[in-house]
Amino acid sequence: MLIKKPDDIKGSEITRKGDQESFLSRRTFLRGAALAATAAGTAWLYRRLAFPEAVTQSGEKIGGVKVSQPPIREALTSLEDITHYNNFYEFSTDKDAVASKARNFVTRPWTLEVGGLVHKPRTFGIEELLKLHTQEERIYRHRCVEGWSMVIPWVGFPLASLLSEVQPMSGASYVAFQSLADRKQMPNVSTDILDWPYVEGLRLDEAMNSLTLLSTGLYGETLLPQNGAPLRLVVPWKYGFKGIKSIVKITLMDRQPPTTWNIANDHEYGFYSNVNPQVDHPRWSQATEQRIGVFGRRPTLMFNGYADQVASLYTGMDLRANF
Ligand SMILES: Nc1nc2c(c(=O)[nH]1)N[C@H]1C(S)=C(S)[C@@H](COP(=O)(O)O)O[C@H]1N2
Ligand SMILES: [Mo]
Repeated sequence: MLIKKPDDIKGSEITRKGDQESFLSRRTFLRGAALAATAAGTAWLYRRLAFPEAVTQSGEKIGGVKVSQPPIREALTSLEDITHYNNFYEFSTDKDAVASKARNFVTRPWTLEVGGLVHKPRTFGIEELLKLHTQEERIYRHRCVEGWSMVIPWVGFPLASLLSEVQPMSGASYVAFQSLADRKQMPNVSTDILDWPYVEGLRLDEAMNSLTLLSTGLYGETLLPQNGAPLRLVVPWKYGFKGIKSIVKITLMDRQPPTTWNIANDHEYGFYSNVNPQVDHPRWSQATEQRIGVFGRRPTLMFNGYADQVASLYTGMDLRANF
C-alpha cells in the first residue's frame, strides 16, 4: 500500500484478466453441476494459459457449505484475479508475485491460539476448528484502501461463533489478531518494510457482528496461501488490510490493540478503517473504485454497501476523526 497509488495501477493490469465468464449467479454456481464442471474446466484452461505455474494450485473442495445470504447482484471476480492479484507483504509487495512466492507455504498442521480475557482459553487445530463450525458461503465486496475492489464468494464461519466458545470476560472490549511470521517461509519477514508479525484489531462489537467472518476458503475450495490460508479474517465494511491473513493468534483485550498499518503510518491508516467515500486518504480520494476485471470506475459505497448492518456500531462517532 505504500508502493502504489491507484493512479499508478496500469490499465493493462486491471483489464487483462477480466473474463466475464466468472459471472455466475450463486444458485447457478452451486446447483448446476454441468455448468460448474464447464466453469472449472474453463478456469483450469485459463490458468494453464495465463499462469503456467498455477495449474498445480487448487484448494480442496469444502463439503457441506451452508448458503445463508442473498447474493449480491454484482459479477463475481474471477478465481484467477482473486488468486493472482494479492496483498500479502510477508511474501511480496508485488501483487502479481505473491501467488508464486507463497506457493509452497505450509498450512498443515496449523494451530490457532485463542486467549487473553476469556474464561476458556484454548488452542485449536485447524481441522478441529473446521469440524466445530458450519461453513457458510458469503459473497462480499472486498475494497482495498488502494482503490480497487473485488466481489469474492468466501467460505467461512462467523468470528462470533468462535468467540462465544472461549467466553469473553466482561472486561474484554477489543480483539487482537496476529499472523504467522516465519522467516524460513516468508522472505520479507527478514526485512523491515513492515513491523512483524502483521497484527490487526477490532472492537468486540465489530468482531461479534454477524458479517465478520473467519474465512477458510473461497469459490467452494480451501484458501490458497496467497489468500491467507488456512484461516484469515474478512470484515467486508472495512478496507482490505483489516482482513489479516494466516492467523495464528487471537487475543481478547481491555484496550485497543496496535495494528500494523497504523504503526507504519498513523497519519494514513487509523484503527477503524471503515470504507468511507467521504473521507479521503491523505494522498488520494476514496470516492470511487476500480472493480478488478470490469472497465471504468464506480462509486464507493458508505461502509462498502453494508451500512444497514453496521452503521449503528458507530452512532455518535466522528468518522473523520476515527478513520
Ligand atoms: N498477514 C497479512 N495480511 C494481510 C495483508 C498482508 O500484507 N499481510 N494485506 C492486507 C491487504 S492490504 C489486503 S487488500 C488483503 C488482500 O487479500 P486478498 O489478497 O485475499 O485479496 O489482505 C490483507 N491482509
Ligand atoms: Mo489492501
